[in-house]
Amino acid sequence: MILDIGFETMPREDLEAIVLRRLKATIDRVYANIPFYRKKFEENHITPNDIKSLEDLKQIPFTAKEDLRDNYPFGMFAVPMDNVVRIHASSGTTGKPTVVGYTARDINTWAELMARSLAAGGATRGDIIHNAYGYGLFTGGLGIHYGAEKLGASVIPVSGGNSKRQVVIMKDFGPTILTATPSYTLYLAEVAEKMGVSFHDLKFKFGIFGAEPWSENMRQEIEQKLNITAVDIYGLSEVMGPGVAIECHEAKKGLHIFEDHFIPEIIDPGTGEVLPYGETGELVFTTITKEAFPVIRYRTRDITSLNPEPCICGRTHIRMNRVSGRTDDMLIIRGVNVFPSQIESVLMGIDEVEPHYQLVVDRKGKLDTLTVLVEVEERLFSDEVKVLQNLERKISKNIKEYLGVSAKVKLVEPKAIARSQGKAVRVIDNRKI
Ligand code: DLL
Repeated sequence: MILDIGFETMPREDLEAIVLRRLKATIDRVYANIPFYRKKFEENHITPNDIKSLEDLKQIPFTAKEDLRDNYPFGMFAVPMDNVVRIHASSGTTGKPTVVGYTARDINTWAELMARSLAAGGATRGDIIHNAYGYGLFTGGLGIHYGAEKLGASVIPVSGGNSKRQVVIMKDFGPTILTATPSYTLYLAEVAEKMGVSFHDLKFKFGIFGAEPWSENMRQEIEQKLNITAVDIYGLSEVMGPGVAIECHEAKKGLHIFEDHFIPEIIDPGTGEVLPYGETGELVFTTITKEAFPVIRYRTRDITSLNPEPCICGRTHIRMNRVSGRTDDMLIIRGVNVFPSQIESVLMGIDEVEPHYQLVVDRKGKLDTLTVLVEVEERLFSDEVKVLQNLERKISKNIKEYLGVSAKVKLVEPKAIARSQGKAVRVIDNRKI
């Protein structure tokens, strides 16, 4: 269902006129209220009046995660704290977290975009949403929650963890939509199975999964296991939280970016050059309606491409393809660039393999080694050792063929790899220690 027909199906020309107007207002606001941006503009001899067209945005330098850290915690807020009603933070793996703020209007905008997102993913007012994204500083739980209420659906704020209780709630309350990270979803499926509960007997119709990279093969695995339609939702706290972009359940082919609020660009992460539609690079966002925490040309480090082709759902907003990884997730193993999602694609193409894996990178002398730990069906462990060895060899060969990198594959029993209640830990890089 398209919740906001006016904006979501607006002819591109009309949309662009609104975007330009909103961009100019945002530029004026950041220049007047955030010393970091004023300084950047002055250093580059730009004034807000120089931004006359959408093309002119390219004159403005990028904003990086380090810039947010340098201004920790509230230095990038464009409004006095009196007007900030909510604070979230993303933990990050290194250094200080990035802190973001919202005015009452920002919270309302976010709820509207999340309501649009849930509707695009198949939800209606009549649905019960089992929201297993974590509640707290992470934007997942509360972001989905306010959107669900705005849509008029019933939301179960179950958060992450206490998985057995989650399964009981699923059985007793009959939720029809599941929202969670894909990895936690698979863990919930395991817990349910152990408790003798089949997802095929539950009432779920749609699942809205994101917050971490996942492959097309993983989608199929989840859809089959849970007997649902699964869509991909994307967002990041620096830009808003979940609901920056979402797939429509009609096409399930790329995520519509809510362009009446965010301007996307794809750049070459090395040179910063803006790339044409279809080319893969780093995603950059400019927010055009946020009050408390606007960002201009923010480098997400997420790798994807943009697809301007019309969609069967009728939305005119551009689509981004599935995020294949992050510039800082990319492993360089003996000179070969490897993304965890590429390995995931190879693994999920093999029948005996379970959707739980971890990559371990070590350095032996000067040589980097990659070990792929992957769970396989329990029954294989009762077969002859040769069966396991042959499977390890087959996976290793497929990885080599597909990615050009040699990896040692180690098959492990179900549940051997630690489960996460939020974002999965896919890589252990012992080289950094
Ligand atoms: O993960 C917001 C979110 C919550 C999105 C719930 C979707 C659902 P952060 O914690 O700030 O915000 O992490 C943002 O997570 O830059 C991506 O690297 C990654 N990410 C988010 N969604 C996807 C996705 C939330 N669908 C970072 N596919 C982003 C791949 C994703 N990666």
